Amino acid sequence: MKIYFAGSIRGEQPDPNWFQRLIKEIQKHGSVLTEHSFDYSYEEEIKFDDEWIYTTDIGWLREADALIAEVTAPSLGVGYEIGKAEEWGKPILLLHREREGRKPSAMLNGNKDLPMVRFTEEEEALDQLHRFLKSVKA
Ligand code: 6IA
Repeated sequence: MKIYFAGSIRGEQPDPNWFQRLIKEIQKHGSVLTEHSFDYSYEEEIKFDDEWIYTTDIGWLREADALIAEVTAPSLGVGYEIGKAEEWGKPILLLHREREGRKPSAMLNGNKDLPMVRFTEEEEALDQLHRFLKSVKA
């Protein structure tokens, strides 16, 4: 199974440790097409052209069996990827960490076709993530 993991890069400050943990958990079910997009050790050495990033990512999203998007940190790129994946009928799971005084976008939270896990404990999110991936595989 091929899974597209999406999370903020140039959007609001991402949570690298959490993203790495999520990628490791998702890999128990298949390959994470975007694994290297979140390999922060690259950033200094390799400068990818934006056109290359867009074309490659859209291709990966097209071939993905599912999209898992971490939407705690708002990101235009992640929002765009969610919209495309929905248009293409991909199974989607959104993960949102509850934060004092912050709400997820109504354009995601208000769409009942987009299941969103709103978690406080990472274990809750991981439990839902494994359930989701098992259901996609079934
Ligand atoms: O607007 P944002 O930059 O926050 O959008 C983040 C989303 O766009 C992610 O879910 C990625 O799928 C995609 N994306 C944005 N920038 C990159 C990128 N830059 N590489 C791959 N996908 C990207 C180079 C990163 C570097 C560490 C190798």
